[in-house]
Amino acid sequence: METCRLPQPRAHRDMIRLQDLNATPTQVFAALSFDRGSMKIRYAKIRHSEIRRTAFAAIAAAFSVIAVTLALCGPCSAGHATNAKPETQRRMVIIDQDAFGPAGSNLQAILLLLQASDVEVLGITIVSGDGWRDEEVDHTLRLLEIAERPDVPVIPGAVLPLVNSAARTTAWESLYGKLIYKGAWMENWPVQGAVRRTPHPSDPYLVPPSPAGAPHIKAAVDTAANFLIRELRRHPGQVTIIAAGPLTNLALAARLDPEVSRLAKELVFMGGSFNPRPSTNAFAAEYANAPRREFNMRWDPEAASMVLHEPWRKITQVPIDPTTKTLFTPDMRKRIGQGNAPFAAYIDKFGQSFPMWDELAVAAWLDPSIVTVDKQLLVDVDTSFTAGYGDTLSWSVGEGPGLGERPVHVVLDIDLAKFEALTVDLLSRRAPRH
Ligand SMILES: [Ca+2]
Repeated sequence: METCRLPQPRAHRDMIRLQDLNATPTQVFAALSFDRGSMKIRYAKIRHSEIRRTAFAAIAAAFSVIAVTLALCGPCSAGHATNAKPETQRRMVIIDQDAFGPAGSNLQAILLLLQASDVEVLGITIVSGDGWRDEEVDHTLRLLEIAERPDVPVIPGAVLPLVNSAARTTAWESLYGKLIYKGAWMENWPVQGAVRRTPHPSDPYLVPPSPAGAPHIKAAVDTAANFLIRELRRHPGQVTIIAAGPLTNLALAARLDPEVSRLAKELVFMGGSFNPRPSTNAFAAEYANAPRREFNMRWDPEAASMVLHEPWRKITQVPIDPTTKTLFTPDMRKRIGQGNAPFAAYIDKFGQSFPMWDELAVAAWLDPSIVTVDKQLLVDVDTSFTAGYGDTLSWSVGEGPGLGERPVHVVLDIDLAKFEALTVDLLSRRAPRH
């Protein structure tokens, strides 16, 4: 807890300026207002002449009122004291992403949020997963330039998982069989119709030239966990976290500041798998024989389990299940490519026919009416170094092991036509300027 402090420097400036104003005490008093949200003294234009000392007297009286008010309200939390920005009508969000690109589900999910007129993207925090962090930062910065949104901060996060490693992955595969997808640790890309640069599984800091070009803007000199903590404390109860990659950054933030999850409005995450229905594309190979395995959770199972035990006010999970019937089709790519958004040519050139994993997580938050089937479950991730390492665990509410697992709002099915229409519509617009 931290005691509220009077805005002394600001008040001092105001007093000096009021010395030059001419007003009656009544007029000075009427001009002063005390804004509880910003803790600032404001004054309006004062028109009539009066001696200087009456202005000082009025200000002294105003400070007396403030002092009494503060005494009554007592000590304020640090979060309240730093909540200096005026509240916005737009929904505030931070997207935590393994932003491997160019284009593809990771970056198109970011674009959906940037395009939504009722959303304010506070920042994009980056985590290794599909690719390595630094290469993903590069892709994200370039995307923001192309989308004409260089104002949005990009904050680098975790390079590696908390416990999992390349060596542990190799050891696991020798015991339990090959993983079909390993993200940044892939030695060769799976055959999924995608054209991608050569993997570099053993060099997390290599940033190959992107076919979309090199960015000119820079990432923030900060770390994702610190950024998350600072923004959640600055806007308590107002910020949604949409996590569409491994949950390492959120786990680090939660361990640095155990209050941070409680300060978020909601956590929405893409990850986990329950009982996905078969799809006919190559991506079905991932879950055909391992229906509870999903990459975001499998990359960093310990982080995922930690985050799922945090006291979030609300958790919404978009697992593999509702994504198996989605696909970013050539027709959608063409329609967006012919649209009015500044990134139309970028999508037309680099769009890939992937399931729309991360776009769906964003869309389910933007417009929950696309969700047709959902369920409340207790959810965790298997952290035992067994065949089930990283698999999704779940129980009906009231039937869990009682280790602090949280109820999770699990999205199981969606209105596909509505989701596709929302995606194409948002990505075809010229976005509003914020
Ligand atoms: Ca992702």
